[in-house]
Amino acid sequence: MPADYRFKIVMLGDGAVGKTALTLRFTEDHFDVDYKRTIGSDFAVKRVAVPGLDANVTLQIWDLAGQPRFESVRQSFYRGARGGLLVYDVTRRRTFINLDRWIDEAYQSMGAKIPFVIVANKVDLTDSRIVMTDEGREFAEKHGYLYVESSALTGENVEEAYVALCKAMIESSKM
Ligand code: G3D
Ligand code: MG
Repeated sequence: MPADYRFKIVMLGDGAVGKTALTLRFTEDHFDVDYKRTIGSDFAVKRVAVPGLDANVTLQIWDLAGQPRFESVRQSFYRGARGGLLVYDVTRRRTFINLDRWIDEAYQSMGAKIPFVIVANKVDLTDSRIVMTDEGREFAEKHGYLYVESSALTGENVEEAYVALCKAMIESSKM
């Protein structure tokens, strides 16, 4: 019998990097369908079979519409989170530089380290890409996180990003 897990995860990263688009692509397999209204600051739920680990994971994916304005919102957003996707936009360097802030904020809010997957999103925009693979991968390795390059537009590596996080969370729950 496969093991059953239930994890809350958080989508982190600057505005417009694609957090909501990735979540929608993963949970409903489409892009750009009134998603700002449908997801907003709520959470989405998705069941995932994790290949190789004989496990089923129910993911509760929390996504915020922009920066939480109030401390109480921020606290409930992070409370109980077991992992996160840390997303940047490969066409905007600032969103890559700000990853450190998101890591700090998550740590401040939770007082503990949780697994993250670094997600370099919008790789379909090859002509306007500024942050290249080596830099992203080096950053992830420095922090001990996994690294995935994705496009919510084409669907490339979107499921892989969430599944990689599931594996990391299962591993860390066994320690
Ligand atoms: P956020 O939730 O992180 O704030 P969104 O970001 O998911 O709202 O995405 C911000 C904008 O980037 C949206 O465009 C969205 O369509 C676009 N986007 C998200 N992911 C990708 C991707 O992988 N490739 C490309 N080309 N665009 C992407 P709009 O025009 O609605 O602002
Ligand atoms: Mg959003």
